[in-house]
Amino acid sequence: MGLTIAQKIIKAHMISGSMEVGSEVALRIDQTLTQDATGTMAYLEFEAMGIPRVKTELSVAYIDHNTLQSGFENADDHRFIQSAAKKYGLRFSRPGNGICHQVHLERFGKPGKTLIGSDSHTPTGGGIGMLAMGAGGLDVAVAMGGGAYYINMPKMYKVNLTGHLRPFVTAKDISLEILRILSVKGGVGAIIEWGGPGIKDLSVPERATITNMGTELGATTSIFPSDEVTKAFLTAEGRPEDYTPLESDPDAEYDRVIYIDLDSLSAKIACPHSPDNVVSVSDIAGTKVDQVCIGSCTNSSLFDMLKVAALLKGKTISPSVSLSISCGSKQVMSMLADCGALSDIIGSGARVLECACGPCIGMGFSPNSGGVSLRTFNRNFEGRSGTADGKVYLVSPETAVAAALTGEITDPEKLGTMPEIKMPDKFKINDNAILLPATEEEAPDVKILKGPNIKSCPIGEPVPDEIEAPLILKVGDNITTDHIMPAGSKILPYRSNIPHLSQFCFGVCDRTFPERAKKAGRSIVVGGENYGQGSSREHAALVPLYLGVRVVIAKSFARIHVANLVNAGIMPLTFEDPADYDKISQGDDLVVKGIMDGIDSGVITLEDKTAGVTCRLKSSFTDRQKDMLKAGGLLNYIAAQAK
Ligand code: MIC
Ligand code: SF4
Repeated sequence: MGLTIAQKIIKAHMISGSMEVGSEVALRIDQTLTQDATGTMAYLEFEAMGIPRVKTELSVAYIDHNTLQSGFENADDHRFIQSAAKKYGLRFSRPGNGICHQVHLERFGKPGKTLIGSDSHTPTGGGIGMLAMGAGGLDVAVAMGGGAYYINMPKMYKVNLTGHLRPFVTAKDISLEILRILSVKGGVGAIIEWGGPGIKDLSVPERATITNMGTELGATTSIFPSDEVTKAFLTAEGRPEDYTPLESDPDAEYDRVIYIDLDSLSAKIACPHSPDNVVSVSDIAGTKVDQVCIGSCTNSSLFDMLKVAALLKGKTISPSVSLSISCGSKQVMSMLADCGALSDIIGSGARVLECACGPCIGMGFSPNSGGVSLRTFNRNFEGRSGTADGKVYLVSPETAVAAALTGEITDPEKLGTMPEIKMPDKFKINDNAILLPATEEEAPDVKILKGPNIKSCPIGEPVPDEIEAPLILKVGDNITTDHIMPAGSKILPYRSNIPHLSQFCFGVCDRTFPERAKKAGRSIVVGGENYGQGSSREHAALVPLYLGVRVVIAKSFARIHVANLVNAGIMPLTFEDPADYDKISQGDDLVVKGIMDGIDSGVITLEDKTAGVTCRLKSSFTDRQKDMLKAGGLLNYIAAQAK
């Protein structure tokens, strides 16, 4: 049987395990990336592992999430990461150089390589034919130290594109269409390969828009072939030598094949508060809009920005709309400036922000109360914009411009004729904001600089045979990591200070949670389907650990979050019969019994003393995860192995 693209890369990087779906595979990791919001913790963990220098082919530390420096904490974090990168052998991408995924695509991505990043949108690299996956900070730290990254061998899905996109319909609309078809859970346990004749017209950054948003499907990752389009992009980036062709075998087999006809696709929009709540733009045309934001790692390439500039040229935005533009990288912004397109954007009345995540992670530009915000981003989870009752819609850059000009949701085709965009053959290359590390000889003299806000990370405890604790919080389906550990400008400065961060835990669901959890000492959380979807932030595990959560029971879990829970030493268990979820209530006294045997046999008993109910829970851990839980999390496990 032939192999898919992902199977080929996995085979070439497999250290141990088997390629049978569901079984654990250990992968050699060629490249890693971190960003600042998860990076501080990752470097503290790397430091705790005591390894003097990274062992990957390339590791890059980016600063892009929090660049506001509204107090010393943020600047201290930047300084800490810069010093750690210098000492441990990483490149350091300075604040202002751009969003990790966009910069990585431009300057470092290589077809056929493996990449893990402490950010859930790392699959953006799939646009250039990498096997690129999001992971918790600790998993990235282990990979930096030369350790393997473990995944359960995913199923293979293929999306076949035929036909051609019509003017004003874009790669973003393809992403929204697949979300409409599959939902935010539809990609769980799968790698999505994109192919068919329709991909020939999609440039690498457009492909990257699609693989970026594959994260919202819950997929392990998404990937495109490496072909002439990839070669042209790498050549334009001045690195043709990084090109290798990569395609699936003609007889490769897929668990599911989905067809999308581009000729009949129309502009799409994801309505509040989920990326899969997708309708056609024309269905809700006329809705008044208060704010439009263009940028984020999904839609901030030069191509996107040139289209935006061309559509805004000579026009003025609606007086009722506030428009922000954030370019994905310094390369994009400076090329926009050189060709005059930036001036067209500014001339329209747009507010130009730094090349960073910005509004996407609630770092400023929150909408007005109850405001409608159209964003070219990838997530519209409740409260993420920083305005609790804000209504965020996800759209393409074209649909964003149409709303900015008219003040209401408007089908972009109404803008008339799409101006022709000519992409340059060569991008402008200036890597002066990417700092090189110290040499191996110099490294021992480099000091790691830590400010007073940088606290050590909590360490788990070995799981006992029985845990009796209250059900401290019961939540519903699709609880995101933004619910568990929100971000935003008030909270992000404390990503390296777990005790402080803990006051905001589950704030979106229940403000009393941190106090109650602390008081209980140890506790259990219960969730519905797809618990922990969204971000890779391991803080969504470390903070509950700090607050005493020992077990999370859910109907099902999202991939990165479940790994983060085990890494932290918290036991993720699922209901054998999902109907048992309804039999237990918040506040009940629960006993999780027979854990030691149950970890091995796969069945653990749950007794609800208050309700007088007993039910069965499923534990599905690999041998490595069982040992991790018995040791009290990954750091303890590594320390025990080193003895
Ligand atoms: C996000 O988009 O939610 C983030 C912020 O990039 C996160 C990482 C984080 O929480 O720091 C992600 O997607 O992993
Ligand atoms: Fe940054 Fe938003 Fe992309 Fe996350 S999704 S990496 S916050 S731009």
